[in-house]
Amino acid sequence: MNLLCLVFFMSNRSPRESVDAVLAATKQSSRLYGHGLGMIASENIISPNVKRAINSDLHGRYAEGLPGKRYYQGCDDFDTIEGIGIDLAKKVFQANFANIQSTSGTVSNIGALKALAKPGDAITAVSTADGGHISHARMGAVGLRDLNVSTYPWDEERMEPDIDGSCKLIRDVQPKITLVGQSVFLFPTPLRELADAAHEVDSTVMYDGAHVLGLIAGGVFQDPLREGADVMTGSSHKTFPGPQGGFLLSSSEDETFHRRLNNAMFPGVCSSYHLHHVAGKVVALAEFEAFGQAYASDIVRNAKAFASSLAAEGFEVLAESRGYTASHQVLTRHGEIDSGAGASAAKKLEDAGIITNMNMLPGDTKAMSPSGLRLGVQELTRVGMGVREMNEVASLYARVLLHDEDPKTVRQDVQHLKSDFQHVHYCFDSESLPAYEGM
Ligand code: DSN
Repeated sequence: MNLLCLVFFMSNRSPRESVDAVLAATKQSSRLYGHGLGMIASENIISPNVKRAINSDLHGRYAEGLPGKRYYQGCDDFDTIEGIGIDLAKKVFQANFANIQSTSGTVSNIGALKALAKPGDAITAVSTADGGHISHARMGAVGLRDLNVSTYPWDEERMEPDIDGSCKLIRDVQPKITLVGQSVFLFPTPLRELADAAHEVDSTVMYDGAHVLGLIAGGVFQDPLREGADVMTGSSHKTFPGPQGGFLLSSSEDETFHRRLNNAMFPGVCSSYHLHHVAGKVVALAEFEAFGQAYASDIVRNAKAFASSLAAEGFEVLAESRGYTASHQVLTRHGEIDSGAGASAAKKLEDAGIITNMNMLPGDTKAMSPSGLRLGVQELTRVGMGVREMNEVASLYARVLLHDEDPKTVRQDVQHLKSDFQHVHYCFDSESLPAYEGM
């Protein structure tokens, strides 16, 4: 459809029709994931009680400031919610400081960069080609804060920053912020070594745990706040299974530093901070306290099983020498570097009802035609799938991508498999709402 047709088509819809179209597309999207396999590593589903909190009157309210110190009246009940949330976040992440206002992982990063550096300062980070997040780059939040970024040398075999080269870089550049963590995150960062180098040159260590926050809180990945990170940021909706939003956490006991971090969130980067999502986040924290350890260890067990099954089917799975993964993610290569094989694999899988994303892998230089896929098992784990289902999913991948079976035929088996996994696990009142339906 060309642009002119698109504009005509769009303007031709009445307001009523637009409402109906949105509601129908919302339902259709729930159906896509309800019948299919959601395997995008940055996504998850929310529990019935998180849904209830999100669907509350709080969605339209304001509460600028902190509990007990507000700019608006009417906040007493929300003060209770945010107060419980701050306490729970400190407990779940074993942090001395927690701010739960951030509306996303990127917003947490913008806030941290604001608190920790001035325009023109230096920062070190993982490059986006090696799996760093866009907010760690000049094109994203780092550029918005006008920081000069130098990227770590990358160890492709171990899929982590090269330790000696990165420590040398930190000592040479003496960055204001030593930023670590990625969006392609298979193994724990060698944090103690990098943090030692950073602290020698008075650099603040910032760990972006967006992808692995649930694994960290569940005690199955690494423990950044005790391995040298001064500040940890992250999303509340990936392996930490809450609503969309973010966290800003710190190991520091310094109250002046806490004030700086709080001020960076408000008035720094948020005015309204989506109170309904904060309420949902607090419910998710409480549920994580009860069920999170089991969830986190089941995710990692499933990711390892899925990776091994894919390799046994004949796929090229990265990081074989390290057991493929220690997180929720698995990386597969589907053709030559920069060939776009990852893009076509993702499309075929979508036709079979398996939702993934193409991803650059070591050697790839083109974000839109990479050779690989990044796969996450956190959502399948959350609906109760285990090792047996991981083997089954790997064989569905093989039918589509290795044996050229018609994706539409495979889709029927995807739907059949998924029909037994329709409720969120690792939460209270699991059966009270189906996972993929509205409220
Ligand atoms: N772009 C997201 C991811 O998929 O990793 C993080 O913001």
